[in-house]
Amino acid sequence: MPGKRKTMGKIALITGVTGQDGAYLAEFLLKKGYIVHGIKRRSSLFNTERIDHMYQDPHTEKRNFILHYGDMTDSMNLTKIIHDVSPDEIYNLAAMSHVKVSFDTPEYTANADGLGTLRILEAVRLLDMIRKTKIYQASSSELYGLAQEVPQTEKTPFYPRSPYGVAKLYAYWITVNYREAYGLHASNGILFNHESPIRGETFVTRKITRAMAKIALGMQETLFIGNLSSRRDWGHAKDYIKAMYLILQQDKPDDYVIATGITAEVREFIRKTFSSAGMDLLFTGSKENEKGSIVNIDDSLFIEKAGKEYLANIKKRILSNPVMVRVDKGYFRPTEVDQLIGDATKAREKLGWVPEYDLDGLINEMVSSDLHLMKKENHIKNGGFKTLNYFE
Ligand code: NDP
Ligand code: GDR
Repeated sequence: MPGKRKTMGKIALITGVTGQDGAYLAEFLLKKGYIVHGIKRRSSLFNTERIDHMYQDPHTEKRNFILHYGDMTDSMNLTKIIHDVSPDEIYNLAAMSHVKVSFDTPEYTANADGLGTLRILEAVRLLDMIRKTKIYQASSSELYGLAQEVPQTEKTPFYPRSPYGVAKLYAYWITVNYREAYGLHASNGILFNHESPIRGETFVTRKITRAMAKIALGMQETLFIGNLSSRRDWGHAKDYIKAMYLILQQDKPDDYVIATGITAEVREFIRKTFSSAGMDLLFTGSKENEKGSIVNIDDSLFIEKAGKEYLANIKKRILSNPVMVRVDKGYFRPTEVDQLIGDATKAREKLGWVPEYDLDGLINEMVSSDLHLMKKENHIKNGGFKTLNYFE
């Protein structure tokens, strides 16, 4: 891995810098001595919570973290930013990234996720920056969809199952085409699901860890969930952004699967989340009548994780109603991706990439973080102040 001296002063442009991966990647590249430019969308409320700790006032001299307003649907805006910034590396992470929502907004998803990638590639070509600028494209395991092979490798045929997956399929191939047609250093990272304490609240893992924290503290009754049987290969975003960086440090552009090689059911993720705070869940029933009930509490683990003051309340709650998890068909998808598991042998051999987190480590970190967050919310509410309510 190149040291700080080699990367000092390099310029990176990150689209989607306000997202989960963008925030971790910006922090990582700043530590390596990069000057990091990020594109953020205009919104009617602040949308920079994940990167606020890195913010530098525009009046500061010699900034190394600079934000630009932009949008993946606006070619002229993207071209101007790329022209002005003249980046050595572009990490194209911006996307409408929610698979279920892509069924509601298919055209917008195609525009932002599919054509958005073309806009970046074409800007680099038209600006005559092909020899200067390397491009990372955030491709996804959703390309495999109805998986044609287990586990999935760089050679597994694609079969996307959502407007999101289909838009990302275009983005994947247009990246390959610009590499082959114009010699652009453009690479795809085919990343499997990766999560963290700053994962968007409506993705299944964060929805689960937040709900468990609220249930433990008596702030929520039930976790309503969709398909419990789908399986995902979940890793930690902090490990995955390192792979993005490594991909762009290679002499030759190429495409890589980034995954842990271990798959688990949504049901298992829920069970592990509750048990990491001392609550044992048992699932009974089937399909939309399946339920998860607490059958045992490990008092000392619960006290260690949630706090002594919450134990009596959760015990009382279990006596009256132990069911904490119920299925809501509204979260089912018109076409589902049932099972994903990646084989990252190529990344391990060529990039030297190995993940540091396993599933238990990931869940523990997310659980601790969400319990901390919800306790803070509770204290603010108990102090008589209003907190923001976020609903899906
Ligand atoms: P997030 O949803 O957390 O972040 C997406 C980012 O894109 C946000 O900064 C968002 O801005 C921005 N964005 C959305 N639409 C536009 C637009 N039209 N113009 C400009 N910016 C836009 O995603 P992740 O960080 O989890 O993922 C990063 C990328 O990797 C995405 O492309 C995703 O599809 C892909 N991916 C993610 C995986 C994962 O498991 N996390 C796995 C494989 C691929 P705002 O904050 O304003 O919403
Ligand atoms: P995914 O992530 O679709 O894999 O896309 P998500 O966490 O949304 O779903 C994973 C699986 O869980 C099932 N599920 C639910 N999902 C959500 N969101 N909410 C629920 O209540 C629920 N109940 C069950 C889903 O049906 C699915 O099978 C993520 C995104 O980050 C993409 O941008 C990225 O490309 C892929 O991962 C790899």
